[in-house]
Amino acid sequence: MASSSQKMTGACFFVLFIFVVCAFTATRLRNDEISRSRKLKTEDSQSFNSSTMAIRSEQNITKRRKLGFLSCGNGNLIDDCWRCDPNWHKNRKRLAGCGMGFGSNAIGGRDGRFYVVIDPTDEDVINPNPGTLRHAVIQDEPLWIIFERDMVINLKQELIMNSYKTIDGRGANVHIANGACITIQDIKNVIIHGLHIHDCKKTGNTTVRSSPSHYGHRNITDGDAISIMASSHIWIDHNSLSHCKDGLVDVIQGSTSITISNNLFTHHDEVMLLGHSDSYTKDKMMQVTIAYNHFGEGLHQRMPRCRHGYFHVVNNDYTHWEMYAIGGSANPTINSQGNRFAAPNNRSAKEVTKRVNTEESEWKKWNWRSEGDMLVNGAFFIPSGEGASASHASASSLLAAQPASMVDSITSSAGPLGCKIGKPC
Ligand SMILES: *[C@@H]1O[C@H](CO)[C@@H](O)[C@H](O)[C@H]1NC(C)=O
Ligand SMILES: *[C@@H]1O[C@H](CO)[C@@H](O)[C@H](O)[C@H]1NC(C)=O
Ligand SMILES: *[C@@H]1O[C@H](CO)[C@@H](O)[C@H](O)[C@H]1NC(C)=O
Ligand SMILES: *[C@@H]1O[C@H](CO)[C@@H](O)[C@H](O)[C@H]1NC(C)=O
Ligand SMILES: CC(=O)N[C@H]1CO[C@H](CO)[C@@H](O)[C@@H]1O
Repeated sequence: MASSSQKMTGACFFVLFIFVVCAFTATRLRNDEISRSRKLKTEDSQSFNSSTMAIRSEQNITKRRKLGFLSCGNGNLIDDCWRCDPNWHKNRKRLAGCGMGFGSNAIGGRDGRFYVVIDPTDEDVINPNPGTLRHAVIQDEPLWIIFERDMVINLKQELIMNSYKTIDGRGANVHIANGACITIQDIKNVIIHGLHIHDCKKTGNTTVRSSPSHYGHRNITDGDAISIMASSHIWIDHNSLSHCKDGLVDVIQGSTSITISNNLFTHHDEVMLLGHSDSYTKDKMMQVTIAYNHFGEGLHQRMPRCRHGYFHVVNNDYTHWEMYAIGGSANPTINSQGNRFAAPNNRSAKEVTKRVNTEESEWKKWNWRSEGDMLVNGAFFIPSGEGASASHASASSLLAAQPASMVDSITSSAGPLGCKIGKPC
């Protein structure tokens, strides 16, 4: 007959045994999970080309969603390239390899040193003080420009940039506001990331420096947030743009190889002009990718308004327009893929597209295509130019459209990101 103390010892051993088995199983399970996640990482880092990209990344997302602890990819192929890195602030220049679309070769200041902006003032536009944004952007050497702290920069005159510059607002809350804004003219290789640009005004009719060796007279500006003229390899990513005197982004005078991605556009009438004028035929070579942007509250028209060139409009979220979303004149080629277009309630403004001042007999020949777009609240896209596939090839940048059902998650962090040091952005 077993004593009660022997029974208790037996029970204790039994409990201990169960505990050990549980702990062992738990460790095995965790190791399984880790090796699964390693495998996933290896698969993710395999190089993939544009034709397989969309399918692959969709598969990856499904997997990532299941492995909750790994999830930071949301189907945004540009962000997925760098945003999961908690050490983004030590690897800032990695961003330069993450561009996609026609502007994917914009390296900005990748090959230069860092320049830290410490002074938000703009006292002297001919001899700018070292430590100011103006002093940084006019230099001849490549520079990766970052900000010491949060700041509001009220520019007295347009900020005339020089080639090979990145303006990287990550880690600070940087506003360029209530004054002049950004001019990209006759240069190449610029990346602008993570700025709030708003309430831009007309300035000018004065002398402004554009490089260490040159300053000259500048006429009255239009009051655009970002004005791109005769420039190439430009990438505008994750900015918020609103409420300016003229356009939010204008691309004119033979500019090309441009990507405008992940931006948040709000409160503005004429949002984006791509192409100088109907008679400016140098814009026939223009290629612009408009991807992953959120066209939000308070917008009226021109998202974008195109002329002559080739425009790839991919996976954008259009939640507000008063008049129309995509328009143009002078035979532009428009390739609209995987966007979500939500029409306003106004019954006369349901059409996504607008051909400006052109007879139907003429615009019937223009190549405007909608593929996989999601049309909400009665929105409709009028395509034209069926069958002219050669021109569509020129309007297909290497950014494979994802299903429009993913636009919500892809654009959920459009605009500047709240990046904190030591954490993924
Ligand atoms: C992309 O990859 C697929 C599958 O690996 C291959 O069949 C195809 O030829 C590749 N396309 C290009 C343009 O490299
Ligand atoms: C430019 O400034 C000059 C003098 O500073 C003035 O006479 C001229 O009217 C101005 N031009 C415009 C277009 O405002
Ligand atoms: C300067 O701007 C004014 C006002 O926008 C315009 O009337 C004038 O033609 C411009 N001058 C030059 C030289 O471009
Ligand atoms: C509806 O849209 C049409 C066409 O853009 C415009 O003329 C009209 O003013 C709009 N109506 C309202 C109530 O906004
Ligand atoms: C390449 C790859 O990893 N494919 C997988 C992605 O996830 C889906 C859904 O779980 C699988 O069906 C694929 O085989």
